[in-house]
Amino acid sequence: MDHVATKPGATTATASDTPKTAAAGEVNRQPQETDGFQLVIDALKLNGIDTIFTLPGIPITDLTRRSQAEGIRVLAFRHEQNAGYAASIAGFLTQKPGICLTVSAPGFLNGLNALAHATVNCFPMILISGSSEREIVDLQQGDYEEMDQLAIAKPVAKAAYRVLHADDIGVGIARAIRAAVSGRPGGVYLDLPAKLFAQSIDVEAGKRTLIKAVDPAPKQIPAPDAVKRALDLLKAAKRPLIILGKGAAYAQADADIKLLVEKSGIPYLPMSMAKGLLPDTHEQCASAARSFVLPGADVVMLIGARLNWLLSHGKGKTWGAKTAKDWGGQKFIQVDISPQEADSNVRIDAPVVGDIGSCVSALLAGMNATEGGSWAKPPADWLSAVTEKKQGNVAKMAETLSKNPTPMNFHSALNVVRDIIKANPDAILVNEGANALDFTRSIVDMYKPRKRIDVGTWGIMGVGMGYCVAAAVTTKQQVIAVEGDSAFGFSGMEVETICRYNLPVCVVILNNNGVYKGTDVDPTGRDPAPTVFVKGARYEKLMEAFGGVGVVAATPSELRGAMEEAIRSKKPTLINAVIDENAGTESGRITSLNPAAKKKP
Ligand code: ADP
Ligand code: TPW
Repeated sequence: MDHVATKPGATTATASDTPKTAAAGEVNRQPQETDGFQLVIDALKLNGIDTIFTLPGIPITDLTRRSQAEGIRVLAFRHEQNAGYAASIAGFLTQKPGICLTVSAPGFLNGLNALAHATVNCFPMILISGSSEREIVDLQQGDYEEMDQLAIAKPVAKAAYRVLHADDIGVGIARAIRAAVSGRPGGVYLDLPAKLFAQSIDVEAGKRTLIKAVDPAPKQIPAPDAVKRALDLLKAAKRPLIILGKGAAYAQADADIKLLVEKSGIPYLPMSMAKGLLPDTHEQCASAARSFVLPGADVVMLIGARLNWLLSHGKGKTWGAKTAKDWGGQKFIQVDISPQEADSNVRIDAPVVGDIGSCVSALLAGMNATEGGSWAKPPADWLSAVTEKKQGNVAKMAETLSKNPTPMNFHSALNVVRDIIKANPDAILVNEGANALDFTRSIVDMYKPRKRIDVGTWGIMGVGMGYCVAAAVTTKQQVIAVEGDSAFGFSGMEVETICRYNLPVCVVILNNNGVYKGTDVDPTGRDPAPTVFVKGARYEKLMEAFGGVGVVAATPSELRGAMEEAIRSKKPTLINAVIDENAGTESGRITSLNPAAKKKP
């Protein structure tokens, strides 16, 4: 096929171009042409992509304009990293790949962090970046924003592709979508050189090249013997435990997961982003007895959760072993779509490989077939021990939450957030920081699936405002972000984006004047300590600068009033919740990973 690369200055047909009106009696023989820009838009729309997260510039500015003109929601950010995080979480929330569109080299690199984040967290996302001329890039002749982007993206992407010819755009987009959502989801890079956009081809020929991906995330049915092996292990358990991870939340198999947990009668622990899959107030929820159930359990069923650092690699003292290297003796069942995940850290006795929806329904069917459907609940002594531990810890927490210290601290502020989420269970909670993260996770109960989105597998700072935009746009729900003051700074400029699109986002900054806390000093007396910020910073003014509502809240009642008003008005709101600068610990709950802090008494 002929590829007509447009020469500088040559005009290219666009979708809006109509054939020139033929003069009377004259036959219009001019073939209708389409171009690379249009084919990208057509291919995305054909595959149900309705939103693009972007920051325009050469060579993608027209792609953003024309996508918007064609009805795609185009959300433009102030920094590509935030657009990328937005795309990644849109993928998690919708099961469709979130699209982040950037310019070449620097824009691409700004988006790359989010691409890696998507891959690490198993979120489907496609980073589409414009790139410079291949011939010049490959000879390293110094093109505008020259960079071999494909090579750089590969190590952090689940897959990476480049399209050189307009008639391959359909294949390129279909491959990118399949790679992002099939199997274990992840981040995909799609390289679109500038020249591609201007290539023109015949409209009809162009149409024939487009592909609508059929069943891009096919079901993966687990093997019956794997299901039986898992159920046999579970049935014999004396102290079973279920751990739900964000893969379970992603899978949108909510009703069956609830059925499985309830029919089994087994205590369960939700990982951070799996909170709310069943309400955190559920009687089987063992979150408040975490440090009891992990070492105590004899059989653990992981559903969409990896035994990575967040679960202490399935071994060591957390799991009741004598040393950090030792195995606690638990047997593991792991339900996961990735056949390579099992045995990554400790032995998995019963891997169940398949998509969570299919696996959970197969497990349920197996339980129903067992003993005439009367699946025996776990031994009563285990259940009562878990309940006792849990009740003790819940009572202790209630006592702490009932205090009203001056100045406000994490607990008294988060007690308010806890009530607000209880009253607004459909709201999406975005959460980042160290203490701001750990305390929110343990204090604020979630009631519905996929309502809590946070720093994820890397414990990354900077997802906050990008997540807020994506959550508000894709779910149309109220968004509440609980942010450490350091965490907020990574994406703070996107409050302009929140105001520009007038999104119902209420940002609460738990402001303790620094990273972790605001009390460090430079021993030489020269500079502020590296962890310390300007004291008494007025973050709320940033929101006011763009027309949103800014509030300072120094007490729980001020915080409550401001949050209630934000939810009532749906206006972009930033609440600067001033808390004790002594509040918090270094690194929050992961002090053990911090060698310097560990040495401190
Ligand atoms: P958490 O951080 O909540 O513990 P992880 O991100 O470690 O969760 O684990 C998520 C797991 O879920 C990954 O191993 C991934 O392969 C798996 N997963 C994601 N989506 C699905 C799905 N639809 N079906 C089965 N497993 C899935
Ligand atoms: C991209 C390291 C982990 S937590 C944190 C940093 C800088 C900020 C903690 O302070 P904050 O919260 O937000 O004020 P709080 O409640 O404890 O006061 N860069 C990236 N990611 C990470 N995780 C870091 C740095 C870090």
